[in-house]
Amino acid sequence: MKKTQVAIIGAGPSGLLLGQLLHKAGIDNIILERHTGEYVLGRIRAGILEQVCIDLMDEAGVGERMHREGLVHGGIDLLFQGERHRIDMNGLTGGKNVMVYGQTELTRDLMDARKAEGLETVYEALDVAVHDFDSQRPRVTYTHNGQAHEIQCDFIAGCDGFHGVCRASVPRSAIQEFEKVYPFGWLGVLSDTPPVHEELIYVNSPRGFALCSMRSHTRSRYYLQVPLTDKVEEWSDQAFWDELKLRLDPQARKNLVTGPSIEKSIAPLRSFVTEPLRFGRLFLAGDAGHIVPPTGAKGLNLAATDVKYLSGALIEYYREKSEAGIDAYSEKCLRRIWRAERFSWWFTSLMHRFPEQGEIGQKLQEAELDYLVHSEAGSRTIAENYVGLPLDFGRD
Ligand code: FAS
Ligand code: PHB
Repeated sequence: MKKTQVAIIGAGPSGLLLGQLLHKAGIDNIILERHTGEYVLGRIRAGILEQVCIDLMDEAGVGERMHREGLVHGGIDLLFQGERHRIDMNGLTGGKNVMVYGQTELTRDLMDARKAEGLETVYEALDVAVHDFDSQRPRVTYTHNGQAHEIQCDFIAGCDGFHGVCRASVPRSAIQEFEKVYPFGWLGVLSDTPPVHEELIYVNSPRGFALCSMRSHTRSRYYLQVPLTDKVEEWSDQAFWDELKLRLDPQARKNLVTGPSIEKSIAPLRSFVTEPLRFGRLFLAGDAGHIVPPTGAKGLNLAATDVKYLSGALIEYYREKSEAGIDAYSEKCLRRIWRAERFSWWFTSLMHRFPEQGEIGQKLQEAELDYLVHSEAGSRTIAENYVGLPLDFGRD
């Protein structure tokens, strides 16, 4: 029987960041991950970090490569009716920016730091199950290399993503789930080609949404809205580039450098929130508790805020024997989660083509975009939500 203070389920960004912050505070933790580290790194996900996430990486002592290689962006372009309009986020938010730094790299930095400090992460941990989290002595069981194991702990952190075991282990009577599934997906391509523009371009086109993003000056990330019925194997690289060009403005179409895809996948889009996020001594953090459509680049950043609040609460518990932080965890996270859910839903509704919207739907979206880009107040609402609302926003 192993013992630890905090058992963390999941070695994605949430679990790894939590593990690092708890370790720095002298709190013992073990991470259980069902896949291999290579598999986790192979999933191409988020690309934009808010300041909260950047600060947390620094606090965890793993921000050096992020600052060296990350790209600081002060604006985004909105493209509609064949014209691009820049949203000056830096100017509209009193100097705030976002950073382009792939989730894969952030995860790699956290994995390397955990390994260098000799902290325990059990990869390929199978049949993970959480027990007695409504008692003072929760337990976690799992199998590894065919051997059964049990961990006795004080707390369990469910950082195991949307399809994880932790949320699924909570009695249905104790949990409320809110969900909206969107009638389309994002076909994403990663390519070792220079980005089409120095900042991101979000496209509202009658043919559907597109996004031109990047990972570095030599690696680009592009997305196309596609029907949910599409299969990734139906999309050749050539078909992808041809369709992307049809959704771009003439300048971007001319500048676009195409090349072989090094990753290509289709992700579904949903809005999803679990209430509450705490069940006795089990806490949900990150995608285990909520999902946003990636339009607002909020998924990874919301996970970071959950981890900031959870690590703070657990440190307070062990240092000051106070339960105030863990009692307030769920409500504190949900206030920020719902604000990010709203922005992500609103921006997704504005930029994508919905089956039932008809021609007038496209015209109304273009009229709203025209207003937003020509109104300082309108542009500021995009800017302040995209860079991330202040943590104390709306605190009466
Ligand atoms: P994760 O899902 O990243 O990690 C959970 C971990 O738990 C995984 O490694 C999983 O293997 C493990 N796990 C699950 N069940 C387990 C079990 N029973 N036992 C042990 N381990 C278990 N966000 C953006 O901001 N921009 C994007 O473009 C974007 N694109 C995305 C594309 C896809 C396909 C997906 C699924 C998400 C995307 N996201 C995006 C959101 C994404 O970045 C998440 O917000 C981020 O991965 C959240 O990190 P975690 O909470 O750690 O969850
Ligand atoms: C990405 O680069 O993967 C990315 C950027 C912005 C988004 C979504 C994804 O809104």
